[in-house]
Amino acid sequence: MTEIPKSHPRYASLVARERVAEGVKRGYTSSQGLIAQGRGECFDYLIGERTTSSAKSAIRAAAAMLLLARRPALSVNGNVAALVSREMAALAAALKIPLEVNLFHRSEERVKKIADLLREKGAAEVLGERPDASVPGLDHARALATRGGIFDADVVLIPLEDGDRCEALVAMGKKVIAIDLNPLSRTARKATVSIVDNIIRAVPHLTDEVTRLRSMPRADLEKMVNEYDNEKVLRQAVQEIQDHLNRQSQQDTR
Ligand code: PTJ
Repeated sequence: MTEIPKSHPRYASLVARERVAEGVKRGYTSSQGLIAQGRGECFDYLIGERTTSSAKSAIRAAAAMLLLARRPALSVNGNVAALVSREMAALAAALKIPLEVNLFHRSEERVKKIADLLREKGAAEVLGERPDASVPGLDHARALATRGGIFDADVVLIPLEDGDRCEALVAMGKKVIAIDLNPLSRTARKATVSIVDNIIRAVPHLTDEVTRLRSMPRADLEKMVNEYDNEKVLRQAVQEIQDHLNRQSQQDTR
């Protein structure tokens, strides 16, 4: 990987870019993943590269939803593996559930590489190498899922997902938690809870919330989930971008 000086003002963003490029070189991230990362970088710049207050409320609701779930599932694709494989393994450990590799541009070789990487980073159980079911309404290999994992889950976390799959999972009656920096994406609009934040910041934060809320009474968690309003949170996310841009342009004209 290219050596990036810690003093560089865009250090975190450049390191993330290097990790995705490394994922492509090692064959676990798709080349399309580079484009997805570029799109994400752009939105991260617009929100000010910080976890906004709307994202914090979405993360809290997501943690409560995962803790209340009968059978939660966590999906991992090539970009997620490149950026947060260790952190996803930690989230799975906190919830005592497996991770599941689920790819848009599926190849068996890439699934295996990602599963191996996740195991190397501490994941106790990884599903997805032997899918035995299909998500209705999706064509080709991207529909593949595992019974006992995403296929039977009542709550699914889908970071950096495409809108079709999000919609198809919602149509199966699942509650879907998205992590997507674009508050206008179809995924963010269709999900039950949309975390508009960089996955690098969002996943450790989500694990902390799961740990913090774990001892809370079920009724309190249910209240948290029932009071959560995703449309309102997405409107707030767009407003936070506007406010950030206004502050930036005022600084520029000073
Ligand atoms: O590994 P595969 O084959 O499953 O493919 C994965 C990608 C991400 C290439 C595939 O799912 C894809 O093409 O995704 P999209 O449709 O480009 O959507 C990715 C979304 O994630 C976009 O809305 C981006 O803004 C957002 N995004 C990109 N990087 C990040 C992000 N959101 C949070 N954190 C990021 N680091």
